[in-house]
Amino acid sequence: MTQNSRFDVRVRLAADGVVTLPGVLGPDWLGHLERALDEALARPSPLGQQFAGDRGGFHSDLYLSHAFPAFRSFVTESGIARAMAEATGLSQVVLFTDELLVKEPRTPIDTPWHHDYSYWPLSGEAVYSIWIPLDDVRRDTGALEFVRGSHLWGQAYHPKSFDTGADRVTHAAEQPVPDVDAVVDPADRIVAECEPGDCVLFHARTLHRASGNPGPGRRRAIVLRLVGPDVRFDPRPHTLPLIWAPRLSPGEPLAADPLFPTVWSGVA
Ligand SMILES: O=C(O)CCC(=O)C(=O)O
Repeated sequence: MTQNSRFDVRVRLAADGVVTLPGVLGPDWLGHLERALDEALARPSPLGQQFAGDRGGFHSDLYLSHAFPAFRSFVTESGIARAMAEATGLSQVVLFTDELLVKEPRTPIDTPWHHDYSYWPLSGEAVYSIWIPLDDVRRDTGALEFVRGSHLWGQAYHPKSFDTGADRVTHAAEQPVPDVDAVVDPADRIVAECEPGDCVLFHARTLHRASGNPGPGRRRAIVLRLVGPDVRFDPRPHTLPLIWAPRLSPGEPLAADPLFPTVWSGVA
């Protein structure tokens, strides 16, 4: 990224809570990820899930880098963590988890409107995802859609089940996700259509969804959950399980436990 485009990306990310980074990955890393994904789908972890029931296939799994060296080498060697640091200005990037989210052909399951922050045992501001599609994604084939600027609304929302679209938990400190169709100006809805090699970087408080994948092709995505040095371990009873319990006390920085490796540090 040039100095000017880096500045432009940071301004857009800060204002919108999402930015598409075009052409971050070349064919070699995309091929590497495709092979790694096949390996992970064949050998799911105890946290692996299938959300779509008998309506196709919507697979998810987490902590891929801890089980598969090919994912670890992707995170540390492909330049993806540096790209994230350049886009955010962070001086240290820690991997909270990496996941796969695959919608098989003819899986008409929308991913419901939600934001990620309330799913995770974290506090702090620099909490981001970088979503990496391995297939062309359009508005109706599983592209992500965002509500511009919703990371700045100062709200925490009940986490949704990806299976049913219902609230997973209704913790009193959180609000129901608003009815986006009713309250958001269509001009403030951003559909992040991508081709393989592009990545979508978004803040954990930005509301987002994805369409189902009713067509004949797969919609394969890997997503890295990356955090900055201000982020602390904040276990709460209703957050998602981790693959193993970190030896961290509440309030400690994530990087103090090997579950959360530092994948980049420096001045981007
Ligand atoms: O890939 C999807 O369908 C949803 C992705 C998502 O919600 C996320 O990565 O936070």
